[in-house]
Amino acid sequence: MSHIQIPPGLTELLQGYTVEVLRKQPPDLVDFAVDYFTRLREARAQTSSVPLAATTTAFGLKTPEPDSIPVTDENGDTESEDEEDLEIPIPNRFNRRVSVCAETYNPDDEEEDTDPRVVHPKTDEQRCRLQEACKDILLFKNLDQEQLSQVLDAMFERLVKVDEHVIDQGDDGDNFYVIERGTYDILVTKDNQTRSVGQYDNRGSFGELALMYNTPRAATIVATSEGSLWGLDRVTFRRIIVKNNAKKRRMFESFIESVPLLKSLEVSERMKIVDVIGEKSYKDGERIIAQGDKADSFYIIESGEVSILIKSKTKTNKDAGNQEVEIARCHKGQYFGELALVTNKPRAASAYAIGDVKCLVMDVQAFERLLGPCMDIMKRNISHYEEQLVKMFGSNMDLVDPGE
Ligand code: 1OR
Ligand code: 1OR
Repeated sequence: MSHIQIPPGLTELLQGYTVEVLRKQPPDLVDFAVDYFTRLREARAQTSSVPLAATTTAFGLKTPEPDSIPVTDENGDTESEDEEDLEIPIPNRFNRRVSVCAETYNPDDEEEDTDPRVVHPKTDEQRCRLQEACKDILLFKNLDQEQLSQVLDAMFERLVKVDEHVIDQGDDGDNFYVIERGTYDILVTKDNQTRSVGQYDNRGSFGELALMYNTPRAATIVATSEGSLWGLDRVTFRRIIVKNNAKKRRMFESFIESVPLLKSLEVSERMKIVDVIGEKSYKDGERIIAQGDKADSFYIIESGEVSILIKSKTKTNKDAGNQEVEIARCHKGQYFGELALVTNKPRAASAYAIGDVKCLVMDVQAFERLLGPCMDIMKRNISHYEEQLVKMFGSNMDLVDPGE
């Protein structure tokens, strides 16, 4: 059988072209190809004299990682629509460890970012699954469309087996992970003792801390089932998410300082909350929390009003069924959704937006990690819930079990 050798660089070259076609959806593929490859040659001529087929980085474009995809255009202008970007995909290798500390990054730097972009080509089916997995990721909530699309382009799929360590405490940070499916244990070793401090159950994300603060991994993450994750490399994470955090700090700093619950925290502790918080908007009447649901987030009202309703049956009229009764109203600066996280039970009540509402949302892991100092205040308020209920409705009321 004859053996046909694939010239080095060919696969990447064609992949790059294909990705651009999928991104730009040009009307004429041949015209687009002429344009694309002409620009590619010009870019190479400007930046390097290395032959095109020699290596995947032959264009002389700066690459932060050997397995990333460089992008440039003639002006280093990534915004312009008619000045097409050139993207040259390079197959990724999962699990790659990179050394921390190589790059310094000032998130407040407003200078135009000319860094090459990372793109991992995906099938339509993968892209759909990725979008679904990322739709509730809090760290992505304040990104604009272009930033989000760069993040999604850069993400790559990683399948994991039972007992696989996705992250080991103490390691350098390489990737941030979004969970598509699977369950994972969070283990923390302290004074030679390892204990489980939480779980992820088919949703959420982890691995942001080492990348945000240039610290060793703070916990070990072990898969307790087979699973699938979407990884985001540290360079893209820092370029987009960390930079966006500087903006978030400016946007939310004064509001967070005004939240009574958080008054006892140090400024640096409040800023860490801003770093991991996501802003969510709700329309009038929209349900924010459903009684009986499993809980994984905590809410602070940034604007608008939230009504807390509870399902009830009166003792005299059991047939009234699951009628919802309003038990509280929460306003700007107040919080809700703490009860289920503190008691580890399903949501005790439902929460609805009254008018347009914006909330700052934190996941349960950040809640436990960052709000320890506020726990006494929350527990004190929880102890008033029962009293208030009796005052409001007397003893003529049974609460429907949240599970019902
Ligand atoms: P990382 O980059 O440090 C480990 O890698 C990840 O575990 C970490 O980012 C978080 O995303 C995630 N303390 C520290 N990290 C945690 C915790 C956690 N939970 C999840 N991660 N605590 C547990 C809170 C439920 C506090 C333990 C004392
Ligand atoms: P969650 O996580 O259980 C529903 O989700 C949230 O409604 C709950 O946390 C509290 O933040 C909020 N009882 C129970 N939940 C209440 C109550 C409440 N008020 C606010 N929430 N009350 C007594 C009824 C048992 C308060 C009466 C004023």
